[in-house]
Amino acid sequence: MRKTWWKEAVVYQVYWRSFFDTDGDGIGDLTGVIEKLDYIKELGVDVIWLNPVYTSPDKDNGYDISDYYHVMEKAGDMLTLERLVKEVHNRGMKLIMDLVLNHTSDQHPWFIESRSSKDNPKRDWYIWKDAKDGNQPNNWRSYFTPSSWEFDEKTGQYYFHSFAVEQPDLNWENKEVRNEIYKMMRFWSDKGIDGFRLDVINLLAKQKGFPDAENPLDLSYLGNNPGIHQYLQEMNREVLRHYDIMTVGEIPFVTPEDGLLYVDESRNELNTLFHFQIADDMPTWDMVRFKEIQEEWYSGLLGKGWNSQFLNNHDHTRQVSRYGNDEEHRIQSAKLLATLIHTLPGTPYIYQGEEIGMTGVRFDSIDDYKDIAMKNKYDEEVQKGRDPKEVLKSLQPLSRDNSRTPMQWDNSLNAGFTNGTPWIKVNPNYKTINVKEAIRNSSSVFHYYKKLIQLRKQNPVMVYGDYNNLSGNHKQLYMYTRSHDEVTWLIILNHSNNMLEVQLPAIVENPAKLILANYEDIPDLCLCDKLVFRPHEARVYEIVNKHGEMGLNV
Ligand code: ISL
Repeated sequence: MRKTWWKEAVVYQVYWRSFFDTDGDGIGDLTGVIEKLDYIKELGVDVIWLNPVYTSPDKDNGYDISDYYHVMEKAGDMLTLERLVKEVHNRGMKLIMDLVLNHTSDQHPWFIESRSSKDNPKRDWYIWKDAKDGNQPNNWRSYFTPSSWEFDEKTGQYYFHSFAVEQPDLNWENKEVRNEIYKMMRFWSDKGIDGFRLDVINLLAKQKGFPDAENPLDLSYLGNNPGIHQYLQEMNREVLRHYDIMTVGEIPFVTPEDGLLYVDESRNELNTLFHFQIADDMPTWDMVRFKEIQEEWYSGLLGKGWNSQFLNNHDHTRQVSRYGNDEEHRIQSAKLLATLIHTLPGTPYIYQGEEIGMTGVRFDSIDDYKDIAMKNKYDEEVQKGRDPKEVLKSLQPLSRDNSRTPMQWDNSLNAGFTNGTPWIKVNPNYKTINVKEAIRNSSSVFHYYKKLIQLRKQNPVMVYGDYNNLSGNHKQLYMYTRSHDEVTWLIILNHSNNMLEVQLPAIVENPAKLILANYEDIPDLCLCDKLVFRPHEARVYEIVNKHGEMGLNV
């Protein structure tokens, strides 16, 4: 496979509004990101993914853009953004911007024009339909509301929105829309940014004729529709291929087979993708399913396209709470999950705070939650007559706000995030879980991440190595090898709260050198064929061949 910087990179996601506030308004800002760049650099990452910073009424935390060419006041201004790009580059890192092309805000001038009259030249820039038999045009839901159609009194038609009512979908069939978008993407690329994370990019093309869905609750009708690949190939020709940039598409509802169509290097669309098979199939940890997903994506993309590895982001509950153990074994568990993500094939992503083992949160009142997805769902369920307390309880575990609480810098007021009132409450555990403490303690999750990231830089096997699962369908043990150019690494993970006896595979007939472990007292060489692993124990070995040299072909 072609070697590229974005395959070798580790990406760190900055959800700026919850990162660091420098002006006391309780909301993180771009100056705050600049001030903390040395911290990010210290971790060793290569690329920063910045969540949307464009002008926006902020109904969906910046994913409702009303001006693609300016920076949201809460975040700062264009000069500060330019300074950020420069400071990132000065430190030898790169910056990718989050870009939302499927929809805009209903406050975008394009939409304001579009809704002003049926014969406005921009009418066709969005998707407008007449009522069907006095009802909405079809039975589709949106991600955030019971219907994907909103009736507009003034012109007597419905417009289409895959997300909130305030996020109307653009009509990608319209060539003028596409040209405007490409122009805007060139504007950003010319500024010297290093790539795009493209929000729900597989939703751009809509199903012809908008037929009723058999099961409106399964939103997959929103994505992967005919025409999508023509749009992306056009985008590639018009913009992407002219810059040395990284593109990662957010692509829900795909199996490896259709996922490959977006990232197959011979098709010239995108570099890599976030698929959601793990997030969608696994509300909680399921080792057997996880291995299946890894296997299928590994063999599905092999030699053709590149995967991304992540277990959480700003939409998904923090991984140590959702998939690990955020109580007694929090530290070991956070380290084990990190080992997993950084040693599986694909580019690894770290979501801010993950590197200190930050956890999810439970607020007692719906008023403390800020996320539009959760709040809309809460209202919808309560209106059906369900008990509000129970609805709250059912929504808490996967609420997007679990990962949106402020970054925990130290144990001072508001975790050192702001001098003002934080826009969302700080997780009360900041007194013990915070950056200052993590840096001070050499066995912290933070220092473990540093080691993992450094290892990736020194060992191509972590990036380009072949993958081979050696633990079948075992429910607690995940053991696999990565092999590249005569070097073989063996990764052994006990993802459970119990002790586990591990039978080593036949390939370990020689001593193996310990590369990394999340417990401290592990001998360098392992000559035995059986090991006992403690709860959430993770080890990485390099296998030594018969001649006593490192590396062995499996
Ligand atoms: O559940 C998911 C996938 O099945 C989601 O993560 C999904 O991809 C998501 O809801 C789409 O998210 C993105 O677009 C939204 C925005 O609210 C999210 O924050 C963003 O990540 C609308 O722009």
